[in-house]
Amino acid sequence: MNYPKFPESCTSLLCKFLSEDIFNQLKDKKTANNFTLAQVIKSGVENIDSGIGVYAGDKESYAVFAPLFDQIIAEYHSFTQVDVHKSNFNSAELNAPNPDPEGKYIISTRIRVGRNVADMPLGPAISNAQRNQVESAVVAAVNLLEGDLAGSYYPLLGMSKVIQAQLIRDHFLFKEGDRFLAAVGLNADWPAGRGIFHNKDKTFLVWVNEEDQMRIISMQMGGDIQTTFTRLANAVKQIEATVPFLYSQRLGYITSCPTNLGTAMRASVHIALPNLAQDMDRFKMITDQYRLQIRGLHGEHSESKGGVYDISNRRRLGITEVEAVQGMYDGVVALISAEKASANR
Ligand code: ADP
Ligand code: DAR
Repeated sequence: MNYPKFPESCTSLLCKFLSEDIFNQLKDKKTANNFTLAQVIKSGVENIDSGIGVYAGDKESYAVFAPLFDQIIAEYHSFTQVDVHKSNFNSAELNAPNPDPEGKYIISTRIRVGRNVADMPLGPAISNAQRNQVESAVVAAVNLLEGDLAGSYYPLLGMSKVIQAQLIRDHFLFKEGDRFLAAVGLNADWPAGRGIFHNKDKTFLVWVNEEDQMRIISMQMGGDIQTTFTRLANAVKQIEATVPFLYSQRLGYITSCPTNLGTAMRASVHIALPNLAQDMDRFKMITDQYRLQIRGLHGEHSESKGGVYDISNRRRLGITEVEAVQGMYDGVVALISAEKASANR
């Protein structure tokens, strides 16, 4: 493999940090799962419009290719090589009374974590047989859930296209054919081993074998962030009692994309900010101040519509689960205040 020639237009963290020296230092290395530098960078080489551009094939990737990953992790999470991740999923420590009890702004709340199974490769390096083992292990765990978490598992294999499309349209199911994931093999053998578990009300869901082996999701209409977080905390604790999660003392929960390391948590609201949206400089000043990410109505790589945005925490590593949700909450309170002020101008 030769050193990739990135165009001037490339703004990914891969382009920024893969120097020729680091390339030559890492190009012949591989992990115990035979995951190579070529695989780590493949998505970003093939998708020049990537934001990040790299994926790990296993926990060991973060050590073997540390000269590249550590720079990307430091830039994205403000997390240095001497920092150590700490977890705190105690929802009682969250201070988040509903910031929009009249439902004028917040349409819905969703908090998700990514998780992968201990002692398994990550999605980019997993075999079809191992992926099916993961599916079986996760389904066995979620089938033990009781009360408001109890539900059913729906494999993608054999799912009607009409039902699949409706679940995606309604924000419950992952999309298909993501080119960034496809480039690194995360869509291999699709749809085998993939599926979704959800309870009757679709307020608790688990994606199986998409970008990570689990995306454990709590979501509901409105702005009751506290209830959404508490439901997720309870569910994660119960699932982890059956399926051990891939974890690192330094990097927290291990995920295929370095942006999801640590808590692997994205806490988001769909929120209507039509007036503030007329002043995007002010909008982005607030999201930058609270380290929030703006996504579109159908999540990553989608557009907002009608002044409605997906607002979530950007950092996931080097902060606890409580801090991630509190940070999102505090930012949403500031955005609602700015929306009210914009409406009165
Ligand atoms: P992830 O959040 O798992 O990283 P995406 O950004 O692609 O992945 O979002 C996945 C799905 O979740 C999308 O359909 C998106 O619209 C939906 N979603 C995200 N946040 C919310 C929310 N607060 N309310 C309703 N749906 C949401
Ligand atoms: N699309 C890839 C990954 C960015 C972070 N989002 C994840 N992991 N879903 C990119 O490099 O833009």
